[in-house]
Amino acid sequence: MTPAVQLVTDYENDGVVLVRAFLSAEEVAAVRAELERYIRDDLSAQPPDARTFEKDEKTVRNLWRLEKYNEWFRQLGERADIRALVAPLLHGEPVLVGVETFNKPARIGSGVPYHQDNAYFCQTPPDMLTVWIAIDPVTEANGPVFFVKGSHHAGMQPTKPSGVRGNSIGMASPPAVPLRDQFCGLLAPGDATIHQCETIHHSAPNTTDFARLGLLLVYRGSHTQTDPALKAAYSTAVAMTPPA
Ligand SMILES: O=C(O)CCC(=O)C(=O)O
Repeated sequence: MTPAVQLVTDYENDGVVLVRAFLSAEEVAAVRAELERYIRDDLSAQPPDARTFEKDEKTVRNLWRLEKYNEWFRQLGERADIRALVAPLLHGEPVLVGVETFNKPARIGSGVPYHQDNAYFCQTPPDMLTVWIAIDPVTEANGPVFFVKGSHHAGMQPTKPSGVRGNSIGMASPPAVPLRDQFCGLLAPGDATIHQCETIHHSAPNTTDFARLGLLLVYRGSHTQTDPALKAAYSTAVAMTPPA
């Protein structure tokens, strides 16, 4: 099998794949520089739905909607080579629907409860995915993302509002698969994971002295539609802990 065909096969089977050196060291440095500039110069003038802060109310936990608020990141998400890579995984024409960050800052970075992204995206068929790109090293200690391989095959599981700012909806109960049997996304800067929107995943708080910044590119196939039942559950949860 060619690497491209292997990627599609692994993605279909496991619901998550690892891509080493998705971005070069120069590209990672450019992402970091633009994020720092945006946070320093632009963020305070953007609407509240542009970010979620950690509990200290000043350190960024997430940036949201960068494809809308930042032209540089919109162009990154629209790159032809990235669109070509994800198109076969989406079974259709990619539509960029989100560019966001999970900053997981040193010492205070909060955890992410068990969830399936389609509880947020609410799309049917679930031809939607996230490219999660490491900007910092992701280690076992600083809150890597754990994925339950193959969990997307079982479809959407019951949800409940989580009360977590930035991750308002989670699973009603955690999966039975123990942590040691889950796939841990240990990444060097520039490496990426790509996960399907119904693959169960979560991450722990970051209590280390090392930040764990991830940049996320979210795409759907142009043929997907909003599922009203998923949307109703999400609307209830996000109203409790906006904006995401
Ligand atoms: O970065 C994290 O810790 C969680 C990321 C996540 O939930 C996602 O990629 O959907």
